[in-house]
Amino acid sequence: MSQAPTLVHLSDYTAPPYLVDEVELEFDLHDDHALVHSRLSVRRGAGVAPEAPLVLDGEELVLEALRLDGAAMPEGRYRLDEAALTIEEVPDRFTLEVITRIRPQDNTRLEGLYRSGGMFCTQCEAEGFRRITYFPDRPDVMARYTVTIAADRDGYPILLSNGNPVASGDAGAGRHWVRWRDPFPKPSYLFALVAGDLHCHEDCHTTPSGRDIRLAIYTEHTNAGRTEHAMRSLKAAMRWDEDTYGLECDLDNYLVVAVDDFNMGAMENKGLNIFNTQYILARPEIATDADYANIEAVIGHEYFHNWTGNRVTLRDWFQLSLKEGLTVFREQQFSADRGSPAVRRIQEVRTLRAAQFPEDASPMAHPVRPQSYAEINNFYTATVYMKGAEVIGMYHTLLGQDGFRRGLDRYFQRHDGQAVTCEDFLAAMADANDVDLGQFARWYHQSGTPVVTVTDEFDPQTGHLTLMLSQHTPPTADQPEKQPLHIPVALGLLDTDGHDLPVRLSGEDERAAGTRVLELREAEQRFVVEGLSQRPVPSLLRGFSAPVRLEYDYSDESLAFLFANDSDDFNRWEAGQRLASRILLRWVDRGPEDAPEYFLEAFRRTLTDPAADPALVAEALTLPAEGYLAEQMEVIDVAGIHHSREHLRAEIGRRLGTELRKAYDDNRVTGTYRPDPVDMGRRRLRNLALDYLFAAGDSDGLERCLTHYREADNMTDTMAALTLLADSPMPEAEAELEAFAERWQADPLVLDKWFRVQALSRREDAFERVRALTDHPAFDAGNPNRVRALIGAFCQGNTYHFHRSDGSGYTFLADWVLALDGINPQIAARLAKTLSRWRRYDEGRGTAMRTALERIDQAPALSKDVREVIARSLEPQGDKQHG
Ligand code: B3K
Ligand code: ZN
Repeated sequence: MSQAPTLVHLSDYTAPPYLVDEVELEFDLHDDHALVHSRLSVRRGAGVAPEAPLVLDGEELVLEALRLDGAAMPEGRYRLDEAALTIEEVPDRFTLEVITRIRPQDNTRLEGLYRSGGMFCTQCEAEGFRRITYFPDRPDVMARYTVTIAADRDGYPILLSNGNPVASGDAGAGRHWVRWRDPFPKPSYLFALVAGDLHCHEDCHTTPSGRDIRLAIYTEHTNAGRTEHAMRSLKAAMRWDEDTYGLECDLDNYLVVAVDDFNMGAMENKGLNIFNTQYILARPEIATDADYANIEAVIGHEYFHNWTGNRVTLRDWFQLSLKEGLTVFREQQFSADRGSPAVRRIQEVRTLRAAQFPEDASPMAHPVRPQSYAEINNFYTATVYMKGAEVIGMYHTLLGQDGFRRGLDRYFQRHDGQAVTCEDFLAAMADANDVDLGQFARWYHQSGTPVVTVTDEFDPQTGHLTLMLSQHTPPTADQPEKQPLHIPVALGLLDTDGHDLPVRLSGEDERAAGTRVLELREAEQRFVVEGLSQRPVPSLLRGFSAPVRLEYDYSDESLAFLFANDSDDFNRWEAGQRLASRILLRWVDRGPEDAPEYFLEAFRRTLTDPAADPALVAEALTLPAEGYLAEQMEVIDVAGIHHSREHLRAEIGRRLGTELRKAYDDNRVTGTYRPDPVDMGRRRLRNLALDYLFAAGDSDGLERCLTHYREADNMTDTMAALTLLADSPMPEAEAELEAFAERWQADPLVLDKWFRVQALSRREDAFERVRALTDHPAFDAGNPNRVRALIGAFCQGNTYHFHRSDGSGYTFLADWVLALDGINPQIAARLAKTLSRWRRYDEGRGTAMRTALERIDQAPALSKDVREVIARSLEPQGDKQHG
């Protein structure tokens, strides 16, 4: 076994002994190296002992010079190891000059300064700055930066950093330089630099206080003309934050650069966001509706970070959700306001269940605020982001939009310009609203998905409905003991006509019909609703008011009733999902049967409801994902789930053919492509109808699919058909796939889609094709998007084929984790997490997965990233110490 990685603990936090007020950086960029000259104004923190050594983080740097207050430091006065530069004795205040030499062209980890295509760019969050120069690389050291960049003028006409350009000039020998000054103190993780030959799309935004902000989106020249949607989204996000939270952009220049090689979606560097091209570039012929929506959301997300993350930043990395959960929540509010709130909510919950619930049930389980980590990059997780956003959403549910706004105002009044903690946020919310959120704080400390169980009793004599709510959080890998949480449970009661009743608790005055929020705080708690003349049907956890599993013994009839009538769109959808899950899980047990009539009838009614919103119909008629079904099983039966779901899909296609064909015809969208909620909803429903018709398995399905493909005039329709063609072994389908690759060979993002549909294919030979595609000339293990499109999509998205019973999927994954670890540890570690769930499968698969983990573990040199994932995955469960 390889050595267990060293952990960093939240409880060990201490304030930084030395602070940096000013940073002057000079970058001398060359094709085969870069020289970084840094000048730091350093002072000892108040109350820190004078003998405290100065420790600067630094990795893979060549130190070329070191001067303290202008004097070169003799060798004996400092120590260098592979992670730090230590100077034992320093004055109270001093200037430290450091020159480091780095090799951006060899940086395949994509952390620090690296090359992507023809440009230089940076990624410093979380700990990338230490790969550029020696520095106290932690978020609670905030400094003002002045950055000078020099490079070849022809190769790199555009030189960018944070803040404002303040000077520029000729550097001789065909080189030039530009100097940038960022007026806002910031942590090193928000530093950014870009150099390249870039196209610039410019615009302007005027804030309510009358300031003009220059907006610019930079891309490679080949992508000119593909940034309109991103720019529109940026302006919409700026307006939204002004209108909703009274927050204005504080910069004169807001710059966005799109790069091909990027580990994540995007990065909120102060005034200079760097984006994965995937979240910038769009034209109807290259981007799908989902791409358009994601671009808007990610542009919004990074922009919103300017306040939640940048102006108020993190004390330490354990607080990551303080900025991420909050910013995801703000992004979700923005997206809901721009489109259909119910559709967005359904999609959020679907993602939460697909990614976060499984994480809680795995050895990687951790609270929204983790207690310890070996590699912080492993904690940019669904829990920190999505569950973190749900926690913020619960403040919002408990306090209302006005109360939430008051709390956020208080947070900014108190903490603008500071590096703070989740407690500070909670305190601002509580104080501004004069409420006690002491118990609510447990959401930050406690991992695991709570189960809320509801039972009820109706007394026709008194007209009282007694609801018994209980909560229980099963133990997780990291925490055996759990305590009751403060859980908002939004509740509605429906009468027999399907109308909402007033939910009036004992001792309360009359109230209007509709949803109300019950606050569950105890392990068991009773609520009595009065004034009912008949037994109502409860609609529980409306809008998914808390990230929990809800258990209530619904009859099939009640679910069908809610599916038809609930005024809460989310819960209508949820009732349909429960119905379908029930049938599918029964089939997994006993083998597929004919689909029950009541179920098909409910589907038929939804499909033919003339008043329904096509987007919501499409959501309602989408079957629960294989992963979601898997989560509901004690031991995951991969094949049983797949076959049952495929069986139901085909049944729907066969039995509802007439209605599906009509929906297909009625929802054709004509005219210019518009990524608005109405057209997107229609395309979604039409493409779903196509999916079912294709699944029916007759020749009409394939014909229709080919016609759809050939007639498509936008990427949404194209991909809907191509996804199905990729499932088909018919020669016509194969020919179209080949032609697609030919046509789009120069467009990396479109080619990613081509890799992805094949990785997700239902074809029996899907795995063999994926293996062959790893040898395709366009496959590039150095490009994270490409790796995710092929290897990630197959191992994480094609559950059925990946979990082949012979275990070859696991061998494939382990091989790739090992290969990628030498290139890009972050990407390798993400992939390795797939194996961490080995205990959830049957013995044969579980053992094969563990063997794959052990093989990775035995590799001679593993990154900290992968080592942590493997160590946690193999750690025995149930007997751990917690700190
Ligand atoms: N803050 C970045 C994530 C950086 C990832 C570092 N491994 C993106 C975001 O959440 O906005
Ligand atoms: Zn973020």
